Amino acid sequence: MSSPLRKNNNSYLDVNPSVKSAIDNGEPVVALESTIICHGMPYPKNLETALNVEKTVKQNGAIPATVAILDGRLKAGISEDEMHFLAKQGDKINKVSRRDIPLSIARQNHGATTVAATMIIASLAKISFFATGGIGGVHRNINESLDVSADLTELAKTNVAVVCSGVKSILDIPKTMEYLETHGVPVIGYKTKAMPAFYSRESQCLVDYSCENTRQIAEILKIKWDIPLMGGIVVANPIPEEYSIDSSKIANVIDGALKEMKLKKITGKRTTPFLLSKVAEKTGGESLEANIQLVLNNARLAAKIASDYNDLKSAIKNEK
Ligand code: PSU
Ligand code: MN
Repeated sequence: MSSPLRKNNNSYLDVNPSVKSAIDNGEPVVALESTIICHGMPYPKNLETALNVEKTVKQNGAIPATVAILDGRLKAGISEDEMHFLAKQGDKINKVSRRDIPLSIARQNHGATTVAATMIIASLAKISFFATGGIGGVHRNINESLDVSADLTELAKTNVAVVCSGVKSILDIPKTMEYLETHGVPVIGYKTKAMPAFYSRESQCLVDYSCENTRQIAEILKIKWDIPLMGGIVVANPIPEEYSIDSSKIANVIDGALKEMKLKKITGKRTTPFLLSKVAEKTGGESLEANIQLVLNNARLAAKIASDYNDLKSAIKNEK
């Protein structure tokens, strides 16, 4: 196998032709992550969902770009065959966050990208919008583990807006909010004043700001990046009411999963996938369906924000 070393950073990146032409023509593009495919949902629901999420982005006027690493190449936009491959391989594919990117390239490995790694690759490909389910955060056992997801530090420095349904209550939501504040990451609730808690529409925490329409969110982003203040924002979009699960129903399951994690001495990057799979196992189909529906809902919203942002940009250009 020849050396993967290249002369400059762009040579490590493959932008899918449909994505490239959209970017060149100023059309809206929405990035999607692949850890959720390989480590977040079981086969074949993961495949079905990944395909439906791409379809939903298209139906809402934007071009989807599912991000992954294949044979050490950073991919902004993968084919349907590649999506089948990742979905089937599941957790045999390495979970890749910021730390793991150089090694994945050097070893010409495949990688399922987390929120942090997806933001990095999206930003290299000039994609500014990204939809997912939940972001990583500050873990509940922070005092012992110092476990803070690299998603949070990425949001502080990489210019990508992440539309999600908050963070799962496997994490410490108040501490996650504090951490984002320290790092200057705005958290905007979409039609909500409460920070959503993934399966449920509300947590005990308030969001910093609430917006009633996508145009307002697009304006805030345009201003942030015009200044420029580096880094992303979190758009927190509550799960649709009809799919939400009562938080007390999930609380016991999470407590049990945290105890089991301690007993099994699970640490580091295995923590999040372990907790996610325990919640899925104990709550069965209900939580999986909720997860699927909230991701689709976030894909819709991200496509709309991306379209409004591009409209805003061209309106300002035409004024001049
Ligand atoms: N939270 C979820 N579902 C997920 C993840 C988080 O509800 O699939 C995944 C995302 O890819 C996120 C990653 O970026 O887990 C965070 O992992 P860690 O805590 O190791 O940074
Ligand atoms: Mn961690």
